Amino acid sequence: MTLIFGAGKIGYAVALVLKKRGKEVVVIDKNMQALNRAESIGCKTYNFDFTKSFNLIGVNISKFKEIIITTSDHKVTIDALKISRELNKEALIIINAPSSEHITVFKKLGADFVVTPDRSMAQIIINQLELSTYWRNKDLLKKLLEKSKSLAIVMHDNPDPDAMSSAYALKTIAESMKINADIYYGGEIGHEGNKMMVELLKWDFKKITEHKKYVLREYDKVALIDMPNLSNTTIFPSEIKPDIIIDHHYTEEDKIGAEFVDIRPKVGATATIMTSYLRDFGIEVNELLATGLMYGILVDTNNFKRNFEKEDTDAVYYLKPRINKELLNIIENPNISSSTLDVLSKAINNKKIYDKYVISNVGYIEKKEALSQSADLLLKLEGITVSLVIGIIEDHAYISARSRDQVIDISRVITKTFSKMGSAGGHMNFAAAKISLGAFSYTEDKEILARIVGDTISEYFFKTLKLNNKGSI
Ligand SMILES: [Mn+2]
Repeated sequence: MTLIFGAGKIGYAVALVLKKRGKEVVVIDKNMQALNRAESIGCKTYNFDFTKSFNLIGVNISKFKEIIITTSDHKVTIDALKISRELNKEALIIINAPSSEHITVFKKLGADFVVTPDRSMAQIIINQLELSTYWRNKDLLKKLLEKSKSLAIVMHDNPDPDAMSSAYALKTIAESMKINADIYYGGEIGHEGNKMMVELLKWDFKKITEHKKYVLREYDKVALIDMPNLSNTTIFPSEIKPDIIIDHHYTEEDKIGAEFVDIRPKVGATATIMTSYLRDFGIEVNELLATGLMYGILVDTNNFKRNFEKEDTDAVYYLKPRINKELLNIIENPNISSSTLDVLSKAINNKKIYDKYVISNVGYIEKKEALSQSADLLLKLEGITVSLVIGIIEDHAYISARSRDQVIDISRVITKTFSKMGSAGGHMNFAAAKISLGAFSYTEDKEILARIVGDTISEYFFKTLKLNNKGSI
């Protein structure tokens, strides 16, 4: 039950909304005409002149859960607040004040919230501003796409679910405008879950190597999606200027030269931004795309345990009725093949822990994806912030590393250590390297070779970590 002091414009407006929501509302005022209006919408009313007496016997203030004070006289508001708090310690008390100057006084006297026109208006204007910016963005993107016949969308190397679903969303928008759109990536789609996602959602991505990157020149427009840094891709020719950039990471300045830039650094996932575009473009999001975008948001926000904004929850709310729950469940919990399981168990058995680092050498393996899964698994160990797993396929050693350490950029450590011996790269939290075993070919015995390789790699890795601790890399 709600008690409202004052049946003027605001008191009446609040009462009307509460009545529409089926609430019981009691209104107090000295003005009979105002009270009659409140009564006509079903409120119970009391006629009191607060300026003369505060005799509220009969109203039974202690029984109300919410008390809203909308009187226009400052002194009356203070008296109403004092008596309400005195007679009811539990109620939520909200005050409508003409300006912000008395907020502190009201709060000291026990008000829970003070609403003022200046602050409320400012909030409404800010909301409108944000909304209008998004609409403007949508129009700009539309205009830019309308001018083109073909669009290349480039994801970062080893694309993750956020990049893949966002790229597919942009492709869907482009295709709705009869534009031919293709999605490109370098590296591998590694994780079982990510591979499962691409297969189940029937997504068609074009994998190219650095040598083939000039196909991108053949397109009218090129878009970079979910790409914080050009060093995250090996397939983007440096002389091409991107036309479209959509991302949720802080992005380096020289990329901003694009014709269309929408970067929202506070948002948890690019998939959130793309969901808002699909909605604003009025494009029906099919089950497969909705499921992919939902998975992208869940992964990038770590199931809403990492940073996220209202926009992210809005996107989830929008996607929720459109997703296929069974598909999402399969993608989130992919089956593990028995060969992967073997590698995972080797990674656990062979693990060596040094302080907060864990290293494991799994020896000869069939598929290198099992390495990244092993590194993920070992990172879950209590007290561990960096994991590194080493495996051999034919005549190459593969390294997969993970970090959740605030001060260790694992990509820098791995690149610094192994780029001279082979190829290496990654992000802040994960990295990989590939090294030819040519230098070790003097060893014939495979088991010994695997051990020597593992020991050498660990040794180099720790050397760099020491440099990192001293702040010299
Ligand atoms: Mn992302």
